[in-house]
Amino acid sequence: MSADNSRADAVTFPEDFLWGTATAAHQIEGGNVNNDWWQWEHTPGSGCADSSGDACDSFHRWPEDVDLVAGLGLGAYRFSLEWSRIEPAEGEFSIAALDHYRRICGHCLERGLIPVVTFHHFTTPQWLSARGGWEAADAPERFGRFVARATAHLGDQIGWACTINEPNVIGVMGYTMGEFPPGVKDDFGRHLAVNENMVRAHRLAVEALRSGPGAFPVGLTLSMAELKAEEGGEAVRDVAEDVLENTFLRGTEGDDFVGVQCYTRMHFDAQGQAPDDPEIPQTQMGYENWPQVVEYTVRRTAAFTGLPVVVTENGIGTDDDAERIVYVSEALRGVRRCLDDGVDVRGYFVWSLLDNFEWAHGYGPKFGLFTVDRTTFERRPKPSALWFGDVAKANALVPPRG
Ligand code: GCO
Repeated sequence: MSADNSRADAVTFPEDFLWGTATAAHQIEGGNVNNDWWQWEHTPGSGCADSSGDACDSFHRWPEDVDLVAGLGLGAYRFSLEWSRIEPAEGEFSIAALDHYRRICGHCLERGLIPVVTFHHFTTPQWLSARGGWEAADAPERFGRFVARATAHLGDQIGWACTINEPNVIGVMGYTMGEFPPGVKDDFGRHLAVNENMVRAHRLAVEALRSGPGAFPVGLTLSMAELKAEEGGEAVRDVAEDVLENTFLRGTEGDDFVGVQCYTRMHFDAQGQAPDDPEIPQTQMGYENWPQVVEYTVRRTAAFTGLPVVVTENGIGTDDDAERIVYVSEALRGVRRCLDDGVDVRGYFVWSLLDNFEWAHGYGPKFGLFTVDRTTFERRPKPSALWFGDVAKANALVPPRG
């Protein structure tokens, strides 16, 4: 299937629509050795395919990364702060690390990019994970204090603030699936307790962000999917939706936006999660190639919360870059249909700027608009990067070049 964006029904977007791309500290910086993921990657039996190692060496090459985003003609760059760099030991804050992220914000602003700053993207400092991580009773307060300290240093440079990236994934992957640290399997009670702490942490972070310098929209970014009930699976699907998503959507009350991060569709029957549809191709992540999820989750989130929505992550793990263009084109057509029906969608961010460390999957899945040579760290644009930049500059779906 090719991306036929030359079709007559020109798909255009609102004047101030935010076009961006996203990354995360641990997935691109390299040398993040003081957090729970570094330990997890080096834990025998964790199932991690790779160590994050040097990642994309973005801790040093971040000016080049920001210039790549600006060079495409995008309007925003979403990146995350590494808590374990900023607070390497409990209560000990690094000015040098805070200055590092302040320089990134400043360079974004110099290049005409809105810095979209995520304060927690899956990784937690070892000093906290050593005493229970997100199960620790004071974890929300510790996170709130970190956010307050970082906001004091960065607030005047922040464009949008995302408190916690996919707080729902921390609980399900770390305490039910066992594929993320701390690797607990099927402990629903601990999973629910972590969910509660994550919601409280988000609320404290919102308070901290609004109490500091700067004035910018604040919200969380939630991993969402189209959860489909097969015959007899309705009740199971409803429970899954409530535990995985609605718990957190309820926690966004009073926020300025909700970041929707979505990739695929999941099926449920009376026994639990059901197999994917064999008719639908799978991506490198082993789930359905389902761009329709964007329209589904944007509509659901807007209706549930009444808040503006930003698609803060969407994309596809594939070596077939033409497929990436098709996927993003279909996703954007869904955003346009939402806008046509008056849904308040403010922007769309491709995950990701760079091929990077895909957590337990390692460096296999390729989500980037740019390839990264794992030895020289050279970045090279894929056709999808040039195309997405053309879409942003035209503020409309345009055909791929060539
Ligand atoms: C997530 C994270 C990203 C992933 C991306 C692709 O949603 O898991 O926000 O870190 O890399 O979603 O899976």
